[in-house]
Amino acid sequence: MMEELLQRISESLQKGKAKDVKVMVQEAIDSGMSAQKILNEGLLSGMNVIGVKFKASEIYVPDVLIAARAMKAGTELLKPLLVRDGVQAIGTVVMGTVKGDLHDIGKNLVMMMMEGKGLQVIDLGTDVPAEKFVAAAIEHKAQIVACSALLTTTMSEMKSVVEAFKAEGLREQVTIMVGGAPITEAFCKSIGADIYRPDAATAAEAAAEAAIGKSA
Ligand code: B1M
Repeated sequence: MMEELLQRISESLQKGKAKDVKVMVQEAIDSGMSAQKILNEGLLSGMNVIGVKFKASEIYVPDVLIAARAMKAGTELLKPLLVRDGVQAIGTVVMGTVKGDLHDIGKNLVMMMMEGKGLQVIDLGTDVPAEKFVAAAIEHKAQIVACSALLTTTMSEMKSVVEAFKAEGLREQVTIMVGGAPITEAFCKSIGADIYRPDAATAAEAAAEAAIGKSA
């Protein structure tokens, strides 16, 4: 029964039916299902199918965009459940998707999970140039700079972020985290960034640990 509801959430997301997704996600929440399960087995499982079909050219950018809108409608309902209320910030993160890259679903999930770990997260949005990461880190006295990239053509921008902090003499003050589908541990090391994590949950854990480490 519950598995069927998750399946229907996944299918409606794939069809881009934002309203239906919203109603069913609320239904799943009301039934007592965990937000994590609804996210992973409903919304993200639907988005994975979209990714496979997009790659195979079975669907096109507009289809992906309406699926992304449906995904957003669902995650908005889950956000308060994934984020603990009233936790005093244990540190500050500035996060953005790097220059040239407009993908923000993964970034938004990572941010949500980080907030859930008690971090204050400043959202720089998408298509963020290296200098903007530096300016925001200074303005918000961030301990952590988190960069997301989904394209093999934009991942090199992460190196520009590392270099921009070096150029300002601020490299030692911040922990630079990188992630996104094409990113690997080896890539992280090769550009001189500090931490790579493959998903939102482990990224949030690592950020919380790093923030505590930096403020100690
Ligand atoms: Co794009 N796209 N897209 N797309 N898109 C991909 C990434 C692609 C793999 C599709 C494919 O071919 N299979 C492919 C990239 C190929 C490559 O470079 N190797 C691709 C392409 C080619 C493009 C365009 C170039 C297409 C075109 O126009 N011809 C174009 C580029 C636009 C641009 O950015 N300049 C484009 C456009 C778009 C849309 C706008 C239509 C839309 C984005 C909507 C939006 O984000 N608001 C879109 C989408 C939705 C996708 C797919 C289908 C789904 C991405 C997604 O949201 N996944 C994607 C295929 C796929 O990944 N299966 C694809 C769900 C999300 C939760 O996962 O973002 O990986 P992800 O985040 C994960 C982890 O990676 C990690 O945690 C998250 C949750 O666990 N993570 C971090 C992310 N950031 C992290 C940071 C961290 C740690 C972990 O620390 C700081």
